[in-house]
Amino acid sequence: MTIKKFQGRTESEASEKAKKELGENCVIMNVKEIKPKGFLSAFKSSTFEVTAAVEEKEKSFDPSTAFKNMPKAKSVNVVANEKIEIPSFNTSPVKDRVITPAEPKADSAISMFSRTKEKEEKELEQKISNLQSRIDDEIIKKEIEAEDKAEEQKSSENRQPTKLKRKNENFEFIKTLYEVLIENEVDEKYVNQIMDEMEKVNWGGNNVDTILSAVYQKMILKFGQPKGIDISKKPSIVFFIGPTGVGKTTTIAKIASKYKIEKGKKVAFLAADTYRIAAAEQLRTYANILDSPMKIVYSPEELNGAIDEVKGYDLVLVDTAGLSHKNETQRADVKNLIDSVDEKYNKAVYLVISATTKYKDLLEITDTYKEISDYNLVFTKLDETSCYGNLLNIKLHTGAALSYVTTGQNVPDDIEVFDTQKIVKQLLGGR
Ligand SMILES: Nc1nc2c(ncn2[C@@H]2O[C@H](COP(=O)(O)OP(=O)(O)OP(=O)(O)O)[C@@H](O)[C@H]2O)c(=O)[nH]1
Ligand SMILES: [Mg+2]
Repeated sequence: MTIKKFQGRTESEASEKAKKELGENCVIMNVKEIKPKGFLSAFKSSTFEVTAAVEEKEKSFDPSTAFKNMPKAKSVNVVANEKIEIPSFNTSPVKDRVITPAEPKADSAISMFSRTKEKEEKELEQKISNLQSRIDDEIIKKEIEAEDKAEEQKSSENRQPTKLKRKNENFEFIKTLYEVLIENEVDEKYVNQIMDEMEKVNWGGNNVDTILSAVYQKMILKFGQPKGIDISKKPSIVFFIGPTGVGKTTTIAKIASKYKIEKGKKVAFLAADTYRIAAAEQLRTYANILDSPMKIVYSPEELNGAIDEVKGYDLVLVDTAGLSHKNETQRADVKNLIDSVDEKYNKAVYLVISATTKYKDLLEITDTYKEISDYNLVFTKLDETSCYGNLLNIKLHTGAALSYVTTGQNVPDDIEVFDTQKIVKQLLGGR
């Protein structure tokens, strides 16, 4: 009996091969599907191995075919547990013999050859298997790495929307701050300045509270340190200048009351407003109430003499005529008056302006008064407006220090030292 294996892409192809070689009468003994192994196996399809057998018939000897059909040693296909077909070397007309490894006696050299081959095959198989498992390990490692990488990327993509979300929230918040400041009539150029500085605070990465406190601090810094009246060196001569009707005389009365009644200081009044009799009378009324001296100064030349009369006082408050900043003569008079103060005296000038005055006018007014003297700023009538933007605008425009704000007609209550934090909170929409 001859038993041989035939391979084909399909079962029938393998069977066809068997029939072609062994004849139509061959018997298909076994069909084995050989699944591809290893790397890229997923992309390969199975092959089929058919084991076919045929009964030998007596053949007449044909030397030519005997040698022709003899396989070369190298091409002997040896599988350990399979029968081996050995072609005959004899020239005598004997049939090919079939032996199995279970018949070692039949041909011991061949049997040894078979065992050696078997060993080599096993070693080779082992090597292939080792190699395969190393390749598999490598593939698995690569796959795990790729999965890790994908996971990492996914989680960073997941984090991205949070960052983006926060950035959007912060952007909305900054936008709201911007709108609130504009609503409070802070000059757009200063609002933009603040927002520009905010970008350096990394508003994309911080939360809303951090941003708010950064804006708050920036605005506090912009307002600077308030500067009240300094009476450390007496007498302190303090001029109140400003447009008509803004509240100069009333503010003087409020300050005088604070120093005299609350702080127990000696306060005197000088009236330099000689344009109107009523103006001097108004100041005298307050002086009488406070039981403080009050003198009228009719010219700059009289000023130092008048101061000299009250030189023992802590504070000498000088009321001036309200003037139109467009009136050059009046401006010159005020300037002469202020400049005439003897250098030995401690002198300060406070420009009184109303928070209700239009921004554009305030710019002109404050510019004009700069020509007269350096000054500190008093804002009056905060009770008559809800927009405090001009306080910041004028502070930044003039660079002058803020000092007091007044909030009503009541003397002496409606006055406060400028409270920067309170004003900034109000500018940021707080109440
Ligand atoms: N609502 C409000 N009214 C104020 C405030 N301060 C002053 N006034 C009022 O403003 C008006 C003018 O005040 P004055 O103190 O006479 O103003 P002035 O700057 O001295 O005026 P002239 O001397 O005429 O230039 C008065 O009716 C005051 O009661 C304030 O803070 N709020
Ligand atoms: Mg007045």
